[in-house]
Amino acid sequence: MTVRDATFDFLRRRGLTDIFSNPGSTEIPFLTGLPGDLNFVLGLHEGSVVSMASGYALARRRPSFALLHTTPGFGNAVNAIATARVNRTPIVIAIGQQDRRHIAFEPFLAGRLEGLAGDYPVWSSQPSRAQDVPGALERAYHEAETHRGPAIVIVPMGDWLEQAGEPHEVAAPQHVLRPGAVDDEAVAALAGLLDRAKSPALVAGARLDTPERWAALVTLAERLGAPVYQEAFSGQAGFPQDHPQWAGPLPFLRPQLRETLEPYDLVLAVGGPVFRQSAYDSGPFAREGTVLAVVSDDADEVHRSPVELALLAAPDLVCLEVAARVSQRPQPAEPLFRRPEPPPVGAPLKAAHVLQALGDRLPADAVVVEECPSNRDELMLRMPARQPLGMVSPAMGGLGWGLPASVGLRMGLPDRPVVAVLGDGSTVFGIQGFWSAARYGIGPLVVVLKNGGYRIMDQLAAHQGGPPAWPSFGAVDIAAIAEAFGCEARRIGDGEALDAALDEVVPGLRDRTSPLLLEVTVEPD
Ligand SMILES: Cc1ncc(C[n+]2csc(CCOP(=O)(O)OP(=O)(O)O)c2C)c(N)n1
Ligand SMILES: [Mg+2]
Repeated sequence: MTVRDATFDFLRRRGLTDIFSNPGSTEIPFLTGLPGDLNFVLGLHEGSVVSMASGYALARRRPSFALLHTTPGFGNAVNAIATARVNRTPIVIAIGQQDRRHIAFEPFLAGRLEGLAGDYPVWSSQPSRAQDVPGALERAYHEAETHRGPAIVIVPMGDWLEQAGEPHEVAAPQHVLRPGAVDDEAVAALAGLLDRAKSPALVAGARLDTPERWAALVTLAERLGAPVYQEAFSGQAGFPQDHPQWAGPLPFLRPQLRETLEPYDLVLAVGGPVFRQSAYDSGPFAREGTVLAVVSDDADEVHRSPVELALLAAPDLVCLEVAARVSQRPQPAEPLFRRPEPPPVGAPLKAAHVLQALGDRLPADAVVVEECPSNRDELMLRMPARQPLGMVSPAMGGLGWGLPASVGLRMGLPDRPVVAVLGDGSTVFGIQGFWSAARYGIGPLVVVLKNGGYRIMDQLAAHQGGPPAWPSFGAVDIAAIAEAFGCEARRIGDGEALDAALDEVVPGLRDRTSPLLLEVTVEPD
């Protein structure tokens, strides 16, 4: 048995038989004559490869597998790797390297790979011997799961055909159980804090985006009768946004944040940090006298939160235990969040029309991938997430993730409609995603808000008090590019055509086996 054979066994055992990749010569020994039960998925750029793998991991809630080509492939993937880290997406990434037998001579394609992605990977390793490669991959699987992020193994190309080691040489456990016990003292401390508060509020973080965690926060929220906000710039939703206690997303600037939190004497963030903001503003997150607390199983989030009490524990268990211990309070008399009124009918078509039209029509289990910077806030208000994975977005802000991630999400969730809502600029960063979707018969609906440029950047420049240095690019014909990659595309320029297209397409989203682009020309906001 070779190292390659042992790796195939590892991939099968861990359910990693879909290999997201863009290959180079350092991957040839591994990939040539790939067994038929392993499914190779080609992305035409490594940003797309890792973003597809991210979507697939999020969809299946377990690690996915990507294979990248030494420095060129790894380098191209760094943005997507960083995004996977910030979105806490588990991916095992194998990276090809030149053959160790002559690497001292720095041959063609020898990569200076260590550190190329900084400390974004949650773990990385270059095994000391070829025989340690399968064990390193197995460990990377556990590291990716435990630390929720990309774990990297560098594999010199000659290693694949070496003889494998004995099973007892694999330095990784067969099973890792992660029991989530919460102790009584911790629960009592938090329950006491909540019971003493006159007007508590909850903040749902992205780490809550699983069915169990949504349900646990609902239980606690209903016990407390408290409003639930979503953390600002959240990559995923942590609470049903059609629940009567849903209070809306938190502002991403401190003055507005302080204003929003003004009525509360205790704010408990669950499954997210205190607090995620955008541009810097001075002053504290909340007014004097408001106690801040956090519960998360993400140590980084917990350790940087300026709170009175932090619980580093499984947030769903904490919520359930605390809910059982605090006093029942009355529910709010009416829903706390009012969806904005539909925008006025008629020309010109604006992004708000498109988001409202989508929000009105999409079924509750739709997976919405957001990557439309100047319309992100509007999307959150008009397209509420009603089920886990109802909203996903690149939490670090790195563009080019949305289109390929929607392909991976739809691959992993063949029963749920997947809709990517993308800015025109964002689409171009990951444009090759159209090819993979078409080639592999994956059917996300991709709605591009074509406002002709980097609108958010234009707005920021205007706020700074000057003209932008960059041009607009309204002439870029994204529909034509998508068609050239084999994806069906339609151009839409008015509200009637938009409604007609959505009425036709939305009911069939669940069964789509090919991607569809709707390129909607909108007036810039
Ligand atoms: C890979 C990458 N490069 C550059 C940026 C900086 N950036 C942030 S928003 C933006 C423009 C986005 O344009 P578009 O997708 O058309 O959205 P709009 O602002 O028009 O809504 C850019 C270039 C980024 N976030 N990611
Ligand atoms: Mg734009």
